[in-house]
Amino acid sequence: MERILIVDSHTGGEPTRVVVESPIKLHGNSMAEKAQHFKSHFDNYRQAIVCEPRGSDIIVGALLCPPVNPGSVAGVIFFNNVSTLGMCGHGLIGVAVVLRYLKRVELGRYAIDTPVGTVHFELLDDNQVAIENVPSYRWKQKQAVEIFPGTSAAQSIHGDIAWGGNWFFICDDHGLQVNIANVSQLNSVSLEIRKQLDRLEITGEGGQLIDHVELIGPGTPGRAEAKNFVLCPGAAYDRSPCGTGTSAKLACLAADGKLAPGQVHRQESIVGSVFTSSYQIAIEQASNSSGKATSDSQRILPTLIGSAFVNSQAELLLDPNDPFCWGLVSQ
Ligand code: PYC
Repeated sequence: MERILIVDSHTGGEPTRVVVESPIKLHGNSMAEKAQHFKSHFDNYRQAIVCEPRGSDIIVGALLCPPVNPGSVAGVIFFNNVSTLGMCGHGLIGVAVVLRYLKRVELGRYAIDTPVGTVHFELLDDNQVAIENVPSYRWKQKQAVEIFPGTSAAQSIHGDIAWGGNWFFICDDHGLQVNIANVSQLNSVSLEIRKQLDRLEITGEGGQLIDHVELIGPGTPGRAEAKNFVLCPGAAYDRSPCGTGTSAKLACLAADGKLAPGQVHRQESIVGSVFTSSYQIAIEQASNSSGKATSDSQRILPTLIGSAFVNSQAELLLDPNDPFCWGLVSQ
């Protein structure tokens, strides 16, 4: 029987399952190559780790790897019930707190390698972490999309297409109240937006798939400036304010001149958890995940502060006689 050592945590309600020891051994000189190897040779392990019956659609996995850059504390590949993720903000906060729990890091600032670039985290105490995400930018402004076309529910909405370590369609004219009581409607509208983006072949830069939809509403007064609902790849929504989604939103606020460098923006999640965020202007035009720089989109360097709590440590057992050993795949 194979064994996988995991430590679970949640960041603002969104779970992260850190894979600490496993039979997964990846080839590649960069984290992007290692992520590709993981996708092509270990997809059954991805399913076994995060899908039912051991996991659920909302768990994000974080495979710890040796670093590829000298000076980085580790490498990490994030994944969920559908595939791998470029980066994951709530997940990185979870990884930092788990590394602390395992006594692999002290309080302080560390670099960690991801498939979309090296990022940094600063462990402020046992639970609170500041992450410095990849350079983020808005690719397109106010992209119009008709949802539910040809039905009585047909509606034209608009969204900004932005990169924050994953691709986002960020919409605030959806007409829905962004609150937990409304979650099934928010989910179905977000799924419909993603379906229409696919049908209309609306993508991120270089034809990259927009796999996250972010619906924005007002934050709870005194608590946050904005609240979001984020549909993740698959059909699950983020319980946290979504680190990469908040980074993409910061890039849009910066591009619109609505948020100055260093100014604080508190992003609330659909369950009421909050990331405190700000940004600096990126000095150099950095590369995005396709390796291509753009001159028309100003890149920002987002910082997000959130807290994670370790809530389980376990050994997953992979019994070859179990008919659902490799997961029950819902998608
Ligand atoms: O926090 O970046 C994030 C994230 C992506 C998907 C789920 N959470």
